[in-house]
Amino acid sequence: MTNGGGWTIFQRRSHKLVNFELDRFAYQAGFGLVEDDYWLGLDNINILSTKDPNVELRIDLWDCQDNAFYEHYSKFSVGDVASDYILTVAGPSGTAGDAFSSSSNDISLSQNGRGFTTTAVDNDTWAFGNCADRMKGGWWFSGCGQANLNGLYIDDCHYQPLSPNGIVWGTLWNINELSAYKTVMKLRKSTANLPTTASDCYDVQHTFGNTNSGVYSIQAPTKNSAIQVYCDLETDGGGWTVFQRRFDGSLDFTTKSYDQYQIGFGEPNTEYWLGLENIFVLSTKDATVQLRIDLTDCVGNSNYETYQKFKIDNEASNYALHTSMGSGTAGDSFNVPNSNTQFNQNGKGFSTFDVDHDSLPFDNCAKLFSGGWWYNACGNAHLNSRYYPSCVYGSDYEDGITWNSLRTYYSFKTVKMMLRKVVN
Ligand SMILES: [Ca+2]
Ligand SMILES: [Ca+2]
Repeated sequence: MTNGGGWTIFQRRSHKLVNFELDRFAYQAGFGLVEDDYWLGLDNINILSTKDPNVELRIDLWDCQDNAFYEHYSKFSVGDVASDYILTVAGPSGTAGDAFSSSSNDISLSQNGRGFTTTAVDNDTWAFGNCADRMKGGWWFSGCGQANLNGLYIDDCHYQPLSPNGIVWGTLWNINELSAYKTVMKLRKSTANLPTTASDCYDVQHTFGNTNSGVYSIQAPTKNSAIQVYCDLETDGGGWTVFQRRFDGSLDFTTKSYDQYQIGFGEPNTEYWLGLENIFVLSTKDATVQLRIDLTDCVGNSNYETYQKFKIDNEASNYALHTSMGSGTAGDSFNVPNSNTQFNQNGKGFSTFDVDHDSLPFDNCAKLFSGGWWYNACGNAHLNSRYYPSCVYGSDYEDGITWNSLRTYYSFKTVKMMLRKVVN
């Protein structure tokens, strides 16, 4: 089972007995044997790659020394016959490289966005001939590009000094030298919903029209790629980017270092912490960002607190927490009356067991209460502490999921922290 399973294989090459140098009709309808080398057919690939909102592609490649490589695309579709079965891929990652794109700056060589070319049906961009004739197999040729996994099968993977008409993937191997020993192309419904260029879950909902809570891809706040986040698109109008989520204790928050709290840990479809760097960008890229915290107890009561303004500082300022006064049913455990300023966490930097930014002399609140947080000395809230399934502390300290304005000496069963930009 590869990477979670659920894949539908639509192309396989492993020997030369199944001929791939075939016409458009064959490529449309499919050929070969499903348990052997085969091509599923463009009409089937079109349906399978478009019936769900988002489908991913994985290409596995082996060389003649049995070295394995792969490339994964977070988005893949093949259009219908009217579009000439146009190829769309996005979000490449892996060890083989993205050979659908161009190796040079010449965009005309990119195969992404090209129709399918076969012998006698020329949808390529090569003005002087047909790439399917030149490269010996139907494919989404440009002019002609550097990928063709439907080319001639070459037993020893080495070309004679001829044109590149083998099974080529130009980001991995020189297309004039090496042909693949084995290939598999497969697709599946994405475990994330839509890969988007959304900057946050508000955009996932309002720009891209999604209405169901779940895992979505957004533009990573801190780098030029996509990340997956859990979007709550239902609570109080939706649009919430969840940056902390705990509900079964499957993820340990207590042993994570400052570095780990910076970059994040866990998985958005289960328990996770999105990371201080991401939270910093998401909470500061817009003029006004709200925070909402949801808590449930062990008998199923739910409470929440909303902050109309929320942001955290950057690394140089220790990711200090800033909120307005809270409102809701859980009470405001960040902001406390003046008489208890040592408990006030608003304005405090983030501390972990290995980095102490708290106001407690001679000791570290993150050690005492087991988890990274915006401690003062130490305070009424810490939602990243130990998980107690029965909600009862097993320690003299309140080292569980603590929100004292709602209930003291109690570790909450579930907690969710999420933010949302305010759009006027
Ligand atoms: Ca042509
Ligand atoms: Ca301290």
